[in-house]
Amino acid sequence: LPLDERLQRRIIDGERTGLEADLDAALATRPALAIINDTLLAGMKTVGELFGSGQMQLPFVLQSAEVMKASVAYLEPHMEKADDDGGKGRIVLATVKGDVHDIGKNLVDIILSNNGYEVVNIGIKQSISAILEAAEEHAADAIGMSGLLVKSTVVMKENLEEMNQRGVARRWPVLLGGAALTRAFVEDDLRALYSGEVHYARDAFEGLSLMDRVMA
Ligand code: B1M
Repeated sequence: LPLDERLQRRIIDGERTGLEADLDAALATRPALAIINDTLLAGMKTVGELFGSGQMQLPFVLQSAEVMKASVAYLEPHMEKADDDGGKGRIVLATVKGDVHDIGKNLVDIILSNNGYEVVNIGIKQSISAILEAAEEHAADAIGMSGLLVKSTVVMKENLEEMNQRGVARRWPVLLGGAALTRAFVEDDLRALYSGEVHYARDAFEGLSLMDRVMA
C-alpha cells in the first residue's frame, strides 16, 4: 500500500507495529499537522463509520483510538511552536460529564498550546463544578468544553444554565466543540439561553481563531 493508505489502515486496524517508521517517512514529505488532519483523521472517520454501522466492535475502536493517540504523541514534537509561550491567555479544557472521548480535546490542547495559549486540560468526564473550580483556581480567561455523544450536547446546555444560575456567565467566554454539536445548536439555541459569550468550534483551528478573537 502507498504510505498514506498504510497509515490510515494502521488507524483502522489498530496496528501499531512499524507505526513510527511510517510516521517518519510521512514527516519527510509534509508537516506533522498535515499528516494528522489529512491522513490520520480520515482513518478515525472510517472507524466511526464502521462502528456506527455495526461492522466494528468497541474493543477494536479502542485499539484504533490508541494508535491515533500514539501517532499524535509521536508527531507532537515535530509541530511548529509559536514563540509567545502561554502568553496569549489561559483556557481550562475538559470533556464534559459522562463522556470519555478525548482525542479531539487533546488535539485542541496541542494546537492552542503550540500557538501561545496556556491550557489547563483537566481531562474527561468533568462536571461543571469541577470545570468552574479549575477556571477559578487557575484564573482562566476562557473555558473549553468538548463532547462527542449526543447526550453531551444536553450536558453542555445544562452546564451553561448552571453558569447562568451561578452568575458566572459573563466571567468566562465558553468554547464548545465535538462531533455531536452543530453550529446552529450552539449559535441559535445555546446563545439564546446563555447570558455570556458562547462559541462553536468545528475543529481545533477554529478553536484557535476563536481564542484569538476572544482574547483580542
Ligand atoms: Co465512541 N462514539 N463511544 N468511542 N467514538 C462516537 C462518538 C460515535 C459517533 C460512534 C458511532 O456510533 N458512529 C458514537 C456516539 C453516538 C451518539 O452519541 N449518538 C459513540 C458511542 C456510541 C460510544 C459509546 C457509547 C459506545 C459504547 O460504550 N457502547 C462509548 C461512550 C463512552 C462514554 O463516553 N461514556 C464510546 C467509547 C469510545 C472509545 C472509548 C472506544 C473511543 C474513545 C477513545 C478516546 O477518545 N480516548 C471511541 C471513539 C474513538 C469514537 C469515534 C469512532 C472517533 C472519535 C474521535 O476520536 N474522532 C467516534 C465516531 C465519530 O466521531 N464520528 C465515536 C477523532 C477526533 C479528532 O474528532 O473528537 O470530533 P473529534 O474532535 C474534532 C472536532 O469535533 C473538534 O476538533 C477536533 C478536530 O480538530 N473538537 C473541538 C472536539 N472537541 C473540541 C473542543 C473545542 C474545539 C473543537 O473547544 C473546546
